[in-house]
Amino acid sequence: MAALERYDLIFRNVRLRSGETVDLGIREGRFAAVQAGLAGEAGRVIDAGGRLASPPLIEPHCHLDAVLTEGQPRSNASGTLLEGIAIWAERKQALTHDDVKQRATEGILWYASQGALHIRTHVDVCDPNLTALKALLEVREEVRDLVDLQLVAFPQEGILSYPRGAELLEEALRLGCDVVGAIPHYETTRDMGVESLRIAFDLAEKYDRLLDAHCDETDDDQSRFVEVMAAETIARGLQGRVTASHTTAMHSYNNAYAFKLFGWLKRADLNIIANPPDNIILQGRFDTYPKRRGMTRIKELLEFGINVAVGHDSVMDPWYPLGTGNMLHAAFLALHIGHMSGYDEIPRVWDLVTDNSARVLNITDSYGIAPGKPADFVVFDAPTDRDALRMLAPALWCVKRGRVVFEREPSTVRVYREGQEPRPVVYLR
Ligand code: 17E
Ligand code: FE2
Repeated sequence: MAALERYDLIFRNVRLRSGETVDLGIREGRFAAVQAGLAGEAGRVIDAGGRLASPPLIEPHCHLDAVLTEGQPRSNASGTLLEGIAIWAERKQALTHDDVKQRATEGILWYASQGALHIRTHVDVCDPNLTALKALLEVREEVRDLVDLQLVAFPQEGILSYPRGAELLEEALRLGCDVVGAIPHYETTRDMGVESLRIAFDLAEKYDRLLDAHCDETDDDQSRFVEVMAAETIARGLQGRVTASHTTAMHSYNNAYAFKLFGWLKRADLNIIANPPDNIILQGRFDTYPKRRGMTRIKELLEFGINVAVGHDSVMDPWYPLGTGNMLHAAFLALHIGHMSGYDEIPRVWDLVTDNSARVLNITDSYGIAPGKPADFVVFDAPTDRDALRMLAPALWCVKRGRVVFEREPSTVRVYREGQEPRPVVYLR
């Protein structure tokens, strides 16, 4: 009889998103076999019991320099974006290298332990010392065993409205940021907003980087910078490499304009990132009743064929006081706020925190459960993506490049009924 094929690690009985139940054979950090009834042996064999194995969750938009600073030096009383920026500007004065490294690393552990093994973080570069950036450049290397981290050079207080903003942005790229950021709606004037985008696009071309701008994060229906991003993307042939984050003003655009805009977003192959946790709290703050949700048009953009992803944005910072870095929370909110509760829409919500984000991060070649790809995946305590979203199911095993990096004991609730044997309560039908 032929010797059994040897693997480093085997996961048996995982259910893929397609519904197929298979075994995963992993060797040298990659999927070597993805098939039912795999004949093989390994140093460690884990039986997943028919649970969902998904490509890792992705956090495509967060702010790890500000993570875990809620209440420092004070909480956000108005709940607005602008008060958040003002509080952060104060907290920024007190940043130290170790402070940023410690909080960012803790935040990454929170995200990764709940299944997010790829993270894109914005880093505020409106700081003459670039303290946060220098810290996060080190963190990016130190956490490589757990997550792939992308850094966006993010000019929180403006490229043109902050002293030497453009120079600091360029210096951040020279130091090794992966992505160019911008914040046109925060610049002093409309013209400065347009010009700031041109500067960001010039830098993206000069340094051959992706671009991801905070764009139109306001309830002002006159904030129309995403059309400028589409035009610049097309003019420079950067289709697929550019992302507009937040775009909450799109919620308030009239439908005639929104429809015209969609055509240009599609031609530009622009990615859109919605951030439900922050924006459901930050937006609508100047309304009485009815209050706008201020969420970009996730469902309609998807139906139009535009790539949309979902980010968490903040975990306990001046903009959002809650959160644990669980990307399923963000997806769950997107489902509700975006009216994506239809039977076939729920798996599309899973895409928002997996495949669609992989397109944003430009990592589709190395992302997914298939022979030859890096063995990155997460087994959730649920049989399907639909159930995992419904139950906000915990991640039982997170695997990065073929290594189990987090393992969780599922908790059990027992019910004690009169005259009956105790039994566990299971949230499955
Ligand atoms: N900065 C910003 O401009 N917008 C946000 N939502 C956060 C930081 C969290
Ligand atoms: Fe953001």
